[in-house]
Amino acid sequence: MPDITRNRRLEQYAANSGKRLILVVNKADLISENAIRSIEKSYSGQDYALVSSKSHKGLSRFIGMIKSKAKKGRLKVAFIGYPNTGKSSLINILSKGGRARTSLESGLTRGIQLITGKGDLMLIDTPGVVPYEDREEVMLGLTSAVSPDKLKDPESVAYELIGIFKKNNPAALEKEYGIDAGMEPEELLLEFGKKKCMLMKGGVIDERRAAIQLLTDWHNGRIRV
Ligand SMILES: Nc1nc2c(ncn2[C@@H]2O[C@H](COP(=O)(O)OP(=O)(O)O)[C@@H](O)[C@H]2O)c(=O)[nH]1
Ligand SMILES: [Mg+2]
Repeated sequence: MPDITRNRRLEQYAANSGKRLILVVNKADLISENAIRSIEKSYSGQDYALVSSKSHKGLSRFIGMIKSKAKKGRLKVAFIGYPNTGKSSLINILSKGGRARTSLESGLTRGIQLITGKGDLMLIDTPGVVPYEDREEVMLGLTSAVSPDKLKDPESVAYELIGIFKKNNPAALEKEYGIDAGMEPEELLLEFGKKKCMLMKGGVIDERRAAIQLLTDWHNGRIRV
């Protein structure tokens, strides 16, 4: 979801301050070949790198881009973006000893951290930032900027996710969970909870737990659009 996790205001601010920008789209390992092609198409002609800190896809090209943007001497590179997009993970790959702490939970990196990178790199890790006007729980939950268990209303985010799957790839839900994607999102989430045996006292399906699990599967790439 590169478009909805871009902080355009910050990009503008950096550009106005004379910083050179590279748009990094991480977690390429989580998306289908089709989605990769569509990102390549929509970003072609821009300074962007499609990478994965997990599979190391695109990393040497990315490092080449950083170097080509440099003037002389020591290069300071700040990683800025939404929480949980993999800023610290990328820094660890580019750093000498893997010093940036990473976490499955959003909001681990607190202050700004300076890390010595390989070669002439100086890396700056930052806490994730979301523009104030984008603080909308559904979007933050879908993009993993907020961990599923920290959402106020994970069910609503799960319904939205189910809607996305129904529209783009219903077969993924059928294949992964054996659930008929023709159902309404509310029904489908209940069915998911039932299949996962997420029951509360009295045999009532624990919808909150079901929603959190479904969102976690999505963030981990277990189901893909
Ligand atoms: N599948 C996948 N997961 C990643 C990738 N990069 C980071 N992650 C995971 O995403 C979560 C957040 O990573 P982190 O580096 O702490 O993100 P930050 O909040 O932007 O610093 C962690 O669970 C990482 O293991 C990637 O390229 N692919
Ligand atoms: Mg971090």
